[in-house]
Amino acid sequence: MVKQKLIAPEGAPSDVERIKRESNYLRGTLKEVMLDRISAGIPDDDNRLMKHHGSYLQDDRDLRNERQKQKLEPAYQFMLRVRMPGGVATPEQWLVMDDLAEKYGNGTLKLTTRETFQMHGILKWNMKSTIQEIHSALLDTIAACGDVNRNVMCASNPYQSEVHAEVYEWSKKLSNDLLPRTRAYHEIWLDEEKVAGTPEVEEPMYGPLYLPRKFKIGIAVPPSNDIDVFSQDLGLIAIVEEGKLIGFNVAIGGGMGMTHGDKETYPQLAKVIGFVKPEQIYDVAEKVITIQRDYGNRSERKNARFKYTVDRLGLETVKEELEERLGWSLDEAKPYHFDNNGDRYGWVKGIGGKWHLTLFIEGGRVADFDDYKLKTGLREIAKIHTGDIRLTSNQNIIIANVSAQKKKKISELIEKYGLTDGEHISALRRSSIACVALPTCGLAMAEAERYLPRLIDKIENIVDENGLRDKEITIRMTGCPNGCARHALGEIGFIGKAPGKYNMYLGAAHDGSRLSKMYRENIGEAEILSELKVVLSRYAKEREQDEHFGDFVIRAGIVQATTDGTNFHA
Ligand code: SRM
Ligand code: SF4
Repeated sequence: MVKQKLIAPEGAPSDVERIKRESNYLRGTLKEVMLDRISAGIPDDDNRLMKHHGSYLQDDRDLRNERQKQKLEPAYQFMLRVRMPGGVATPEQWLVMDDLAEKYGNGTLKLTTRETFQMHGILKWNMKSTIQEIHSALLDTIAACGDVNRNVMCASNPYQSEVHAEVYEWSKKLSNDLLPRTRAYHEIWLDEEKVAGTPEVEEPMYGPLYLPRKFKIGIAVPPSNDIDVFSQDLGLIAIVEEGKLIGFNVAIGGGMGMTHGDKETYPQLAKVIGFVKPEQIYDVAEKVITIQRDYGNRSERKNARFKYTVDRLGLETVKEELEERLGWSLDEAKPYHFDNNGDRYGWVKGIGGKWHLTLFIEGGRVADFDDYKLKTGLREIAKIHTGDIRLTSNQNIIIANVSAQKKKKISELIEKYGLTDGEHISALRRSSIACVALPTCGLAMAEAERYLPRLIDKIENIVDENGLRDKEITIRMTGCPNGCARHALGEIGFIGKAPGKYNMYLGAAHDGSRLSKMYRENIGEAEILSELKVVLSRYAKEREQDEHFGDFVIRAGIVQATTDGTNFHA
């Protein structure tokens, strides 16, 4: 059989391609513009490059109109995202982030859906100090955003300790080895001198244009699919036999983003193409990335993610190309089973006598609220904790590797500050995630993080009326269709359409293996609640034993199953 000739889509390169090309490997004029004191902002071209350094310029949208009226420039501030593979932080690192949020940010930390910290509200003049202090804590923000491989996620809860520890090491290795090689970050933020006369750095894997779009890798350890492995550009499923990690099933071409009203854009699930041994995953990741580098769409950013490259070229063709680049073939995929994509709350005992406690952090926002001193409580825990703190992809945290002696002390602090391991809240709330949205996200069309908790207060009444308080139904809300809270994998999903208005989706699988389907378009709170009243009461009465809500709505004919991203809009 003659191999299909692969070609990248035609069309003039997008403006971001020009910016990268002219940037001298992600430097642009960032060093100079960050020193400029006339504006708190930076030019757009530099802001595009800034993403590759883990940050970008935002403005506080709550203040936009008022400032416009006063003829002031927008309330510019930077968001900063840490690269922290597998979401594992030491207690010392936690304390540094806590302190930086107070000193330079808006006082809060956002735990993201990709297991890391985000800070908001950093002024331009404080950016360098913030990054330097993060660096001193042995963390960085390199490639946390931008057209490169992002923070590599891995299963969070180390209850099967040995395998998790090994998988975590792989996530760290992938994250480190796939970093851009340019010294731009070190020169701009860490004052590394550029040695005169040295040849310009080369990016052996990325090349001078980097990737057409962001690229994401995550590693799941069945039966937990907490990281939503099928939403990744490259998903790896750990295969464990007799307690030992023997390798990974490889899944390619997932992603959540889409644009309202544009059917050429859609969420898609990654598909499993084979099995590789642990020591082969770096090569696989590198070659997959170079395929996307060479054949991804550099003209239309809306269609530039790897999922579209895979769908355009065909899964088999991409697999063949991968095997040709590797010089060897993938083995047949091994059987695996996921049972959910949520977190496992409360204390669990791992091997070696260590304990792990998963705490629920609503919307991933770590702050001190009037009646709930969450940030202080976590700080007090970090001060005495000697294990690690893991950020989960469901925006929660795990106080991990706690000795039997420390467990009592930590439990006392949990009690003192009223921190919750999910026990006294509804299973619906425990299974919720919401993206940042307003006021910081420039792309938000509606609220998410600030609104979902209030909406859940009301849905809980329906849940209680129907005896469903302990039923885990995943619920996810995003302020726009970009899908930062992986809305299309929530059994109940909401995508912001306009202030107070959402598209409502149902029917994703509880284990993250099926996308949802639109149920109602552009509805407000009253309609959301009346629709949920009907479907949840039917679920309470008509469900089969152990049937998940996402499966029920399909069996009951409430929505059709989405069998592939390409029929998400059908
Ligand atoms: Fe995201 C853009 C926040 C996870 C898909 N995302 C953004 C930006 C940077 C807005 C922008 O570009 O102007 C948001 C910053 C808002 C703010 O004020 O902080 C933002 N994304 C987030 C976070 C913080 C949401 C959260 O509440 O946790 C998550 C940070 C993850 C991290 O630590 O790296 C976050 N974003 C995701 C995910 C989930 C995931 O990766 O598992 C997705 C869907 C998966 C995917 O990538 O397909 C996601 N974000 C997007 C997209 C759509 C990309 C696309 O394919 O079309 C955008 C927009 C873009 O890239 O143009 C975006
Ligand atoms: Fe912003 Fe949209 Fe992402 Fe929410 S989903 S953080 S609104 S880009």
